[in-house]
Amino acid sequence: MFTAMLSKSWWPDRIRAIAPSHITSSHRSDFGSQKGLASLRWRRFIDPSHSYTSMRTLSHFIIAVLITCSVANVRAQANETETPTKPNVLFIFLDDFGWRDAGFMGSDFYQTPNLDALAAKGMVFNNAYAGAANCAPSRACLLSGQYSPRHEIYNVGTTRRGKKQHGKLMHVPGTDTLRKDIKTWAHCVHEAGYRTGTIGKWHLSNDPLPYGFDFNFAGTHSGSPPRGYYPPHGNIAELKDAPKDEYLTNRLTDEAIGFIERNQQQPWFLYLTHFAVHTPIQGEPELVRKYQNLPPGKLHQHPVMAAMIESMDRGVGKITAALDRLDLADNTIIVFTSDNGGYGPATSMAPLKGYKGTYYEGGIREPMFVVWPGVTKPGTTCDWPVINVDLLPTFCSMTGAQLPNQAIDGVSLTPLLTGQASSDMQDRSIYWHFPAYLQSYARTDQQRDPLFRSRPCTVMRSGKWKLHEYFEDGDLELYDLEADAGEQNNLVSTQPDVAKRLHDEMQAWRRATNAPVPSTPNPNYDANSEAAAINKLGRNKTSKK
Ligand SMILES: [Ca+2]
Repeated sequence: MFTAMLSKSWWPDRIRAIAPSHITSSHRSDFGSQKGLASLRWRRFIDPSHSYTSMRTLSHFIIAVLITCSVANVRAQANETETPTKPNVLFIFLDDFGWRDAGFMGSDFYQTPNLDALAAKGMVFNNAYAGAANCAPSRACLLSGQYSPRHEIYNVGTTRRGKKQHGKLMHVPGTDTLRKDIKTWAHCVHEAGYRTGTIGKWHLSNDPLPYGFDFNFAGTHSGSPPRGYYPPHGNIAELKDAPKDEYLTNRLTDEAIGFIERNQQQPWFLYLTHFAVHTPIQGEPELVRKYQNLPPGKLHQHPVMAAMIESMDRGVGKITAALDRLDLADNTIIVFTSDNGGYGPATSMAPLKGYKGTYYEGGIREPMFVVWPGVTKPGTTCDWPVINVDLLPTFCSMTGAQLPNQAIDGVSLTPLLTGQASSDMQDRSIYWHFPAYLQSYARTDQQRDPLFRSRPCTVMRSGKWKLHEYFEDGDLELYDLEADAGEQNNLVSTQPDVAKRLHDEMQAWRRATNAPVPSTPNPNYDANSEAAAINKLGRNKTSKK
């Protein structure tokens, strides 16, 4: 896997020129073993004979890596006489917020001045990914630091999605509850002395408290506000007495400020996991009216989605104002991202193809930034592919917490954020495994076939390459994301060597993670019914557009 990345053209010229030339295939035997991988990474840095021809080459490499990611370490050498203060962490996590859905990501209609101002204070990741294309599996990856075959949450719910006559295979149901033997970053951070809180959507069990949180507000197994963004809020105990005109996003903002105020004298970690901007698409009336009276953008036009986003963004502004008022801003790390791509009928990720539920880029690539005062240089960007399983080791690193004694698929982003080079992120491939079905939301031009957003598949990204494998027919799709971010030109037939190399890697990864590949025929499958349904939608499912 290392040679795969190191010799290829996506490397900027300056890096490619000095990239290690003799990483041997023997290193591949380390693949699949976390201990082996960690050991290999360490050897490559401390022992030039292993990976680099000289220390001079190593230092050039590090310099080039620094330039690539526009990173600079602005923190002076730590003053050893200073009492170290644990930084607070505010993790703002949105639901179904798409890759272009903020001003700093190029929206031409949604207004997010507070997010934009924060993004400018930190590092924006241009190739950040969710762990899955829909809610529960992505969140399970996020909390556990593990890919889906390890926690076995593959979909929202465990029942078949879409018409049972329209899929060739039995899906792998997996589970809908995060196993309690899996440690989350909340466990780790809590053990490191932090007060931990979750406010908003949880979705991984009935109660988040056994998963490392001291405080829960409104987190249940439900994946959306049961009756919408205004009361009544079903069985959410904390919201039983919500005033009838209280907009849920605003209430979660106020609860977040309350948590910060109550815990300001100790280190805290707040997981602010908004229901916004998940369906139902429902905004505050005066904000909806505002956007109805504005000219629509070319990319985005939906006034209610715009209103939902503005409510969230105003909340971000209130929280950052509270951090300033409490004199906590300089000691609070802010991490922002979302769980999967935007809801196709209401927003667009263009030029990316796909939306929530598809494994094209629009379904999994996310806006993401990190503000780490005094550590991460403001106004920086990083193009390296990162994925939400990286946040468990990152949060442990930020807070001084111990890593849990379990398989960890992510790597810490702290070296990128502090400006200390690490080649981990280029060297590795990242993966998604979805052995299930997701029915269409009727954006047939944005998905592989008209009936499903996704059929059973594994997908990987390695440098500039992205490989999809769909299990019903064994179809492969290979894209060069550097030249074709919209995944329009399948290169399987013109780049067979690349496709084979990546497919070999993908199979090795599935073996290493015990990923189940569906193979049992679906006894309810009816090819005629499927063809008729596709015909009715006027498209051919084999179209690879
Ligand atoms: Ca979601």
